[in-house]
Amino acid sequence: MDVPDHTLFPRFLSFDETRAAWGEIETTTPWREDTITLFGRTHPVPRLTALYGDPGAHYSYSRLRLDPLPWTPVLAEWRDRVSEASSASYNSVLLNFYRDGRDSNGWHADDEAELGPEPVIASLSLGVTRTMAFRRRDETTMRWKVSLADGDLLVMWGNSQRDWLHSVPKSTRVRDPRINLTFRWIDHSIAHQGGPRDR
Ligand SMILES: O=C(O)CCC(=O)C(=O)O
Ligand SMILES: [Mn+2]
Repeated sequence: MDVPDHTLFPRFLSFDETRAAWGEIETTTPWREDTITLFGRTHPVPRLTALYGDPGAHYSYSRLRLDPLPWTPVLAEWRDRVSEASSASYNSVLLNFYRDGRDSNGWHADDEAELGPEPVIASLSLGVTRTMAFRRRDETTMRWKVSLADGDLLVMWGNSQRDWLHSVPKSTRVRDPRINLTFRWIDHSIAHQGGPRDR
């Protein structure tokens, strides 16, 4: 099957671990409710976000700049475990909070110049199961989808950001919240070439 380069670790975190951390992450994270302007029109981002990471690991997408909050103990512990499992290093983690099935993440790739040409992006999911969809950049039909459940770790690598786009579609059936954490390595010494993208 034609799928993006990835490795899935089902139940990477135990139910007890995700349950213990959920309350703290949901209530202590200073969630951002951003708006983006596309083609002159302003829209709310259909989810809440936050960035944690090393000083200097700021991240910009859709003309938004996020400055990292300092690592919390639980995020630093998970970073180290994810790093070990995926044999890669991360200096930041982007949190997305999908309040229910009305929240979503539009088609995009994590292809900002500061992530480098073939980034390893490690995505850890907590809470309700959501579908993540993939399509090839040069096609309009979806090729592959994966259900990401509580505690699952999806590591994307190789061609996954260069040749593919991904999204988390809206779902009328989903009534519960989900938090997704994407661990990334951000390197601002890589010259900036890309422009703003839809998302
Ligand atoms: O929520 C997810 O599973 C994906 C998040 C994502 O693609 C991103 O933040 O770039
Ligand atoms: Mn992404």
